[in-house]
Amino acid sequence: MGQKPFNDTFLKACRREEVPYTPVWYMRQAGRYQPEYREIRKQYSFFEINDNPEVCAKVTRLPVEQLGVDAAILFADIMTPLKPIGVDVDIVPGKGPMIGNPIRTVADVNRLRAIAPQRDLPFIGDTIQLLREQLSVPLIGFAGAPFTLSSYLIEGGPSKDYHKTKGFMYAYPEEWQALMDKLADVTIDYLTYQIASGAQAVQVFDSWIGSVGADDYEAYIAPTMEKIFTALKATGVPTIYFGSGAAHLLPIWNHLPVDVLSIDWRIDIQAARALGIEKALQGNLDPSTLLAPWEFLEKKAKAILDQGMAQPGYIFNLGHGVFPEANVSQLQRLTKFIHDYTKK
Ligand code: 1CP
Repeated sequence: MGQKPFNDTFLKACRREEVPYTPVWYMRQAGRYQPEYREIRKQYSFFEINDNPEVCAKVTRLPVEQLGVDAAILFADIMTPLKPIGVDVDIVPGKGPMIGNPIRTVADVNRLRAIAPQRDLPFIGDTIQLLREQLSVPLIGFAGAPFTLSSYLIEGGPSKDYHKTKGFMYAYPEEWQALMDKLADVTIDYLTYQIASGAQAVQVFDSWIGSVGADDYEAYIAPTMEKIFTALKATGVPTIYFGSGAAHLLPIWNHLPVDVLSIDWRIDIQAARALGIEKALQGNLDPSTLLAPWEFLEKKAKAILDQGMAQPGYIFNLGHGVFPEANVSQLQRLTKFIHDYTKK
């Protein structure tokens, strides 16, 4: 721990610099597919892990040590900064985040407070500082994007269609903007605090943004994302924007002041580049392939790497998170393959 030379391959790829091999990490690389995580989870609730720097740092390090990935991602949830702003949120096993007091009216929007991260979330800063002493790979901080956060806040929990969320956006555009502004401030303050504490890159998860059409994204979402990434640019650390099913938004994302775009399997790396994307790209293996025989997985990974490696600024990842049924040995083999295949 800590003695190994620092591996900055991931940070170099974010900056589109030459790298000795393609760096890799996996969204949701810490979690229920790991027997060690499930063991720890028997003792603590999700937020008990999150609030305890020693345990949280241990869970964050687990995939780095087990899989050999080139970056760690802070163990937390996109819901973590919502508790202190007045959201009653619980993480329910097998379901996900459930909100006790969903947003229904403008009064509900108005009652959301701002955060003072140092005061409200001191354990996040403590965990990050601890991890920086322990890790020999970069630490990625993260937050949820306002649309994806508001989908939980308005629906009250996970959703498939986001009707209530988009219904609110169309019916109450001013209230929607007020909600976006509040959540943008939370995201900026929270990520700036993570960076000040030692996070070396940050990813903004907009998991459910693919449900919004391009015109509506321009009108209702893009100004908020522009504000967030403009504020983060001042910190100097690389920023990553992830969305699933969001290929139709790439031409708009290309104009945001963000460094890396994280894409899923619905668009090829080379097709994304053909759209004129000059930013670094991250992705885009379909996580379901983790359940396929190794030969199939290898073929898929090779095809992605051949496209990704064609120019600097590429990070291997899944197109969405690792899921509980995935297995550790398949991910270990995949990580080794990515390193071996791309070594120059
Ligand atoms: O290694 C890591 O990536 C772990 C840290 C992490 C991250 C980056 C967790 C822990 N959650 C997240 C982000 C997150 N949380 C996202 C964005 C990424 C994505 O789309 O997968 C989203 C949408 C959530 C919301 C959430 N929290 C869900 C999804 C629910 C849905 O709508 O389908 C779930 C299941 C959670 C709970 C959660 N968060 C993290 C873990 C390990 C878990 C499982 C909880 C448990 O142990 O009971």
